[in-house]
Amino acid sequence: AHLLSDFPWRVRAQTTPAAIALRAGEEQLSWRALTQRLDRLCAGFQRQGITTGALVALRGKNSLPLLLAWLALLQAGARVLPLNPQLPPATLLPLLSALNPAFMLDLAEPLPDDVPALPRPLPAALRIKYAPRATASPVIWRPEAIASLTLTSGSTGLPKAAAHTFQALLLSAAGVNQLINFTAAESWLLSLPLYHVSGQGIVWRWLLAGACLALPAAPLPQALSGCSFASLVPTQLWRLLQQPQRPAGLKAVLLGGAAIPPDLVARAEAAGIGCWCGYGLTESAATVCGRRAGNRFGVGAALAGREVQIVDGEIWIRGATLASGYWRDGRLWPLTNQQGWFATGDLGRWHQGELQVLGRKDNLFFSGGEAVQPEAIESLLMRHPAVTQAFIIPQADAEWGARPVALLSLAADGQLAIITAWAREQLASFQRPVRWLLLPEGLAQGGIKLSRRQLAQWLQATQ
Ligand code: 4YB
Repeated sequence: AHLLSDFPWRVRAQTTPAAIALRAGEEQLSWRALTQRLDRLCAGFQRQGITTGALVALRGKNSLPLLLAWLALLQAGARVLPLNPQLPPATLLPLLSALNPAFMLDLAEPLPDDVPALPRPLPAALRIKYAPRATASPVIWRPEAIASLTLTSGSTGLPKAAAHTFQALLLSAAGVNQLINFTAAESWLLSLPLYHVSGQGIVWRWLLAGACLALPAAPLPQALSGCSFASLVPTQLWRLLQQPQRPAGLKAVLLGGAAIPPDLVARAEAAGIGCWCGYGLTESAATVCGRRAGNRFGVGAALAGREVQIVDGEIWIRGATLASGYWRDGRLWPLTNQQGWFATGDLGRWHQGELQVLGRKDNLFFSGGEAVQPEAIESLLMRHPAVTQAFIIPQADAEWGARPVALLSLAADGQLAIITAWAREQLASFQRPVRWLLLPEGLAQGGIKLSRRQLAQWLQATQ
């Protein structure tokens, strides 16, 4: 059974035409107005040659034009490949060669033009052009079609492009909406980038519920006011809690993307912000497990439509929200193993009916023969009230093979010496960091997730 019989905005333009669909600063769009805009924009894309199945790269930061272009491209039958505008040419160019989009709509700063080895053939440049009125080209809703290709944040090699159907994206949204009771009466802040599953998850939940989507017109703390829901990575919540004021109207935040420290949740709850914990990945179209946060370390059980099992300590998932495959060289490549499951690369265990995520398999390293799981040390460090971010990075060592180094972000009153003394007592000798460093500002702020590879490179450069 399909969740919808047409593109979600077209359904809403019929059922609740006057309800507010979107808010972006001063601008508000009803479902009727949104649908009219999308019809004209879709026609504009069709005139530029977009047909069913066309692969279109969409490069830019979150904005109203980017969101409208995305939806209109879907309506025109295109498959959308959103690109982080910060991807360096050394990653972007081989990606474009492997994925070979026919078109590119670039809403970001242009790439430097001295970049060598541009892919051939270049994707044709697409532009935002509204046709005077919707054309007669029929719009066909095909829930089994691939809607988007989303890049994974793989730790090695080129990112992979997970291909999701409309149906998978909507089923993913349905499980979350059911969990947190997200309905047409609510609004969700687009608080994470659309080139990441966490941002896309917001869009599909909004569309499925027929709720209101708010595009931030101000820094996060102000933007949250007047929204009832938001998705945040833990560092965003830390920053929010450092503000003197609580956002008015905010009912709940969905947390995810990294280990969620129970102390962070407790502080947010004490400040009146309801917290939900989620665990998910690009391949699963965001949230797989979730629960109302409590004072414990766990991400709940599988949501409707997902299954989770643990095999040799690794989290395996399956279900209708999984990507149909990875897109590369003009075809889909399977992402499931011979047993039909997707092996996530995350280590986990069950505890009282809840999944606990213990870290990534490939982050494990050995120090003097002892296995060191960086995330285990990090979650201990995060228990100190002054620590707002913690990373354990292996540093090559002639005698031990590798030894842990700690990179921390601290609250304003945090003192490194106090924290190191506190932590030493609680860690086994092989877990004790041999160096303690503050995360440089430039790195600490970047993107939604810090790359361990980048941190390791920075660390090496500081030796
Ligand atoms: C975790 C983790 C956890 C992911 N504990 N490690 O809508 C949402 O679900 C959402 C809400 C707020 C913020 C983020 C999200 C996401 O979608 C996150 C999805 C994501 O991060 N995808 S990813 O492909 O970029 O990374 C996946 C990896 O992130 C996982 O394989 C885990 O290693 C890690 N992760 N949630 C511990 N609760």
